[in-house]
Amino acid sequence: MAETVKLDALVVGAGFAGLYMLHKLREQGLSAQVVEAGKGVGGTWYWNRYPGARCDIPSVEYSFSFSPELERDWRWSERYAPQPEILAYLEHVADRFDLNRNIQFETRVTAAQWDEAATYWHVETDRGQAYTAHYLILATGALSAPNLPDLPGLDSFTGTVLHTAKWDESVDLTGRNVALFGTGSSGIQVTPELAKRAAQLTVFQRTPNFAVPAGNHPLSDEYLAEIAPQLPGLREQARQSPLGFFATPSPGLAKEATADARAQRLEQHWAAGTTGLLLAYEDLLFDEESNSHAAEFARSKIAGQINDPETARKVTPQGYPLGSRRLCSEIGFYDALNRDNVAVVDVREEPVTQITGDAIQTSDGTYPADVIVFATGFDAVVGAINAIDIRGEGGRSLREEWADGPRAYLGLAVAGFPNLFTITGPGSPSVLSNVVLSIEQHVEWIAQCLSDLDARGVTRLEAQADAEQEWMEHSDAIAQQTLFPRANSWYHGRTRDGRRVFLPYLGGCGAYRDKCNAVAADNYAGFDLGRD
Ligand code: FAD
Ligand code: N01
Repeated sequence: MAETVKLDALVVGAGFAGLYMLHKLREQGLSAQVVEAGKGVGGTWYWNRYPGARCDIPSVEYSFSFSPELERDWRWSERYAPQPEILAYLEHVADRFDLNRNIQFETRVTAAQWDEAATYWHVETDRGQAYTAHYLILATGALSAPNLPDLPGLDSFTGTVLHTAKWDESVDLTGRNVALFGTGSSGIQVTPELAKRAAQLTVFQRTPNFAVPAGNHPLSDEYLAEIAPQLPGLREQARQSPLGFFATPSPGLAKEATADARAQRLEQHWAAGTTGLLLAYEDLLFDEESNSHAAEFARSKIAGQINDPETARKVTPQGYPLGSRRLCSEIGFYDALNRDNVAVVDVREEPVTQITGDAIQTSDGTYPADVIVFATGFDAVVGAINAIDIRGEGGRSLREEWADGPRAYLGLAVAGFPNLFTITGPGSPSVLSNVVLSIEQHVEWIAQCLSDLDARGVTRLEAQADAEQEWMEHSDAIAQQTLFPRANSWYHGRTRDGRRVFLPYLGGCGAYRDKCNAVAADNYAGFDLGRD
């Protein structure tokens, strides 16, 4: 058994969040270590290697802002960089800031127990390596615990099973019969690539999503030279904005515009990618009538791209507001559905009854399959945290407590679990923002917090249960003022008694940042601080 390593801070995960957290901790002179399940850095961009994977927030925004030199030296090739380029960027960040020497790869954190007497976390891994750390920081990712559906007979399938978030690049799909499950952002990105390679692609769809044209294009030297001096100002504007984007909502209410003016405005915003259409008016995520105009516009655009009326009917979303489920970004998805080798099966009309050795049987037919691709998403926000057996004060289990509803004060800390931080946890803007911007804000707040505690001789910090509950109620009240609760989506978690809990904070990145800063300035109001 390896000797227990003693640290000031242990960080779990080496994606955007874990890398920057490690850098900040080391800068502050703390002994810190990252533990990462993957063989390399990158997190999302290490695991999601499916063809077609790319970001849908422009890369000049979806990247670190903390180092002007890094920003100056890295050149993004396209408006939305593909996965290999984002992975190369994060590998570059790790090399540039010499981070790899403090990352333990291919190691999964399995358990963590708080030792009240010693004021440290005792952390266990699947490699037998154990750590004690004064602070435990979960940079485990909001979208890193993949969902595999429990389909009847899946165990008897003799072909290859892939998940978009655990992609195996060695599998050759050329000339194979491929069955794809899921038409969220991942399914929509991978479909055209599968269609090009497969003999036959059958897309098993449950809920149709709205997808807008990505509007991707190469970035010219002229554009990059022009935007470089503007970046600090644009980044600051994004920090104070609702969603953390450079673009902000166009003024006006959709329902008050004339039909002609509205059609013209929506047309202009249609091809502007996922950060475009929802910003066409300021009330699209709040007002049902306004939203219905934009949704109808999007439906007609979608149907207009598909030749077969029956396929168009199946993939045209109905019954929930535009944007209340993650708006998807597409490059060739609807075109791919027009190909002769692609078919769509709506599993709500035609459920899967059995998977056999080499086929998918539904209530209406049999579809041969050599490869099943699951683009079935994630146990979002809480899945990777719940996978660790975390025991706080008096042995209380975080997983057990979150089964009654995930909760965290400011999305950053949990009552009963001292000296533990969650980056992009429940109750923070996280997945409903430019996530890199939100990660930077969390990392910088945590780093400042640890420095302040040290300066004040504080060794123990714990969220107060009242403050936490008030925050979650506030977060929920804001969500209820929007159209998000009108849809079933992964933005909602479920309690053990089936109640829905809206997970991200919708009060806006700027307002959220101000609140976190005010808490810190008020001697960490809402936290109990303890000294040895
Ligand atoms: P991750 O990148 O998920 O990293 C977490 C790491 O923790 C993983 O490497 C995982 O292996 C590790 N880990 C987890 N549990 C353990 C454990 N117990 N032990 C050891 N290691 C563990 N967001 C946007 O804002 N814009 C986009 O355009 C965008 N595109 C996306 C595209 C895809 C395909 C996906 C899946 C997500 C996308 N996201 C996007 C969200 C994306 O997850 C975040 O932007 C960001 O990359 C998250 O970084 P992170 O460091 O918080 O988590
Ligand atoms: O996952 P999802 P994702 N049979 O949960 C379906 C980010 N991201 O990986 O909606 C058939 O959205 C499920 O159906 P339903 C982004 O934040 C960004 O695609 O539950 N289908 C749904 O269609 C995104 O939102 C990009 O009815 C089944 C799909 O699987 C988040 O990651 C790219 C099923 C899952 O969709 C997650 O996206 C990729 C079953 N049994 C990801 N079970 C960019 O473009 C589930 N489904 C930047």
